[in-house]
Amino acid sequence: VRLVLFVLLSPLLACDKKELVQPTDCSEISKHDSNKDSGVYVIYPLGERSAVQVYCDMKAHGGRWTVIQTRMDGTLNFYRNYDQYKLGFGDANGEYWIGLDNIHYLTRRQKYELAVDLEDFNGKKVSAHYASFSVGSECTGYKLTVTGFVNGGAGDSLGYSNGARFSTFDRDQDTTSSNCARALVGAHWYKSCSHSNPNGVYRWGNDKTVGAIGVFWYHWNGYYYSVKSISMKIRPVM
Ligand SMILES: [Ca+2]
Repeated sequence: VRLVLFVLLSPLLACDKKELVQPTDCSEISKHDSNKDSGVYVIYPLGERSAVQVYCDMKAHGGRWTVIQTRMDGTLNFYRNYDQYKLGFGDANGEYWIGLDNIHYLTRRQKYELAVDLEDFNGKKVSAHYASFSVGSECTGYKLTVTGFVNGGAGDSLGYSNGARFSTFDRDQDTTSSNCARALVGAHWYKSCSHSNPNGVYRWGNDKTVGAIGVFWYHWNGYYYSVKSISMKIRPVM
């Protein structure tokens, strides 16, 4: 009888154990084992069926960061439609966007902070920090809340977007009569339009020939300088 009971119970016990090791974000992975290296991990922003591969930055600014967006070499096209930005695209080993739904699931439950790490083509690195970062549901237009700027040398080029809804070329939710996503060839929390363009066209440094369409961070290098790399990362505020 004892053996039968064990056989019946063991799948349940196995499931219980499995649930415990499904981390919501990189911070939980780090909490479980603080010696984890930076790299690609699977997280579950919305329970067991929501597995998503992400890059965890366990080093910069104290680690525990879940990377939600990153550009580094221009190998991936970021001029994509609304559904792609909603669901995410790319590869956690390289350039990717984690998806607006995932960002919303992560940031709705607890308070998150944001760091934006930037590098130019001379190897100079700066950052911008925001003590509070959250993105609303699709019903709100994925409304951005980003406050509590702390300068890491980059300047505040995202603060202007506080309160903005997210726009893609096929879903204009900005505050102008024109289409910022088309004008800046990107997808972002545009108002009229933006001081930064993380999802713009990957270009190589300073280039004024076609206007402000690059991956720019205005308060660091102006509208016409497209950075070498950008990485937007979030973690829960402890
Ligand atoms: Ca518009």
